[in-house]
Amino acid sequence: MPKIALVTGATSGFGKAIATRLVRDGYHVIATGRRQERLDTLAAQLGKALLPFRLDMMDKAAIQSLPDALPEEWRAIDILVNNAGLALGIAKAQEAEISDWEHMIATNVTGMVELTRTLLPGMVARDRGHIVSLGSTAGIYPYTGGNVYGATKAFVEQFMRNLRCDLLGQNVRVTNIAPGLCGGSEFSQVRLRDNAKAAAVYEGTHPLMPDDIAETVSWIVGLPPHVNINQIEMMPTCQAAGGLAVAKGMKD
Ligand code: NDP
Ligand code: 8X3
Repeated sequence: MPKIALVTGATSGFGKAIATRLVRDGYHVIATGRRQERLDTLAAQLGKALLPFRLDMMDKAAIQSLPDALPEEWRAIDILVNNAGLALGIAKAQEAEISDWEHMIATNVTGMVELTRTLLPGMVARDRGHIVSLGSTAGIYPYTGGNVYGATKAFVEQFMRNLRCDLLGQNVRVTNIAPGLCGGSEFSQVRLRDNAKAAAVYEGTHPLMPDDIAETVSWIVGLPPHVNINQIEMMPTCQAAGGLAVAKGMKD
């Protein structure tokens, strides 16, 4: 029987590439997101190995009822890819919109936690499973305007590390992937709400691309079952962490 993977945020960017790659690797994939027409297009491209399933990560009731809402033969999920997420805004904390912060926390933290909690008991009962989450270098290295987005990704990293402790002795694996600059997705358009500014983020760079993330996921989940990759931090060669900053000439 092919293994079953559920990929959140499969309508765009990383999630679409991961869902596509896992189908090509021989998995059966439940592809979720809010934009139903994109899920349907993906299903038309990939055939019966992909099940499109509309799921809003801010809808707690829909997340909790997901296992019962799936067709019977799709319920024993082996791999959960917690990919759906977003950054909203790049303003300094003292100027940022609180509604943007609430939206990021609701999606990147609360929705991710609730879906993980919903699917984890089945994995534990079957003594088989893998949770792969998309953190970010923003959860490791601070930068101006990263404030709550980076904090949500630090949450993802620590939640994955803590899950490893709770799952010690079980054949349920847990991995955090923390990518840096990555193009080919809608991330910056969503964050900056301006297509020209979003394009400028990648000008003159050779960023990671969604297929690089999909390749990484494919490798992580395809390793022998006793091998757990705890964390992967990945950046393009055009990027490095910036180091500490000093403000000179400040008033006492
Ligand atoms: P995209 O904007 O291209 O994709 C985001 C996906 O998340 C979409 O499929 C979107 O689907 C889904 N999503 C957002 N909100 C919700 C919601 N409320 N319910 C369900 N689905 C939702 O971005 P990326 O592919 O670049 O990002 C994927 C993940 O990787 C995110 O968690 C992001 O934080 C992380 N990441 C991105 C990096 C980058 O530089 N691009 C680097 C490091 C991490 P829909 O709108 O249809 O619901
Ligand atoms: C996305 C990477 O540096 O834009 O998580 O925050 S960054």
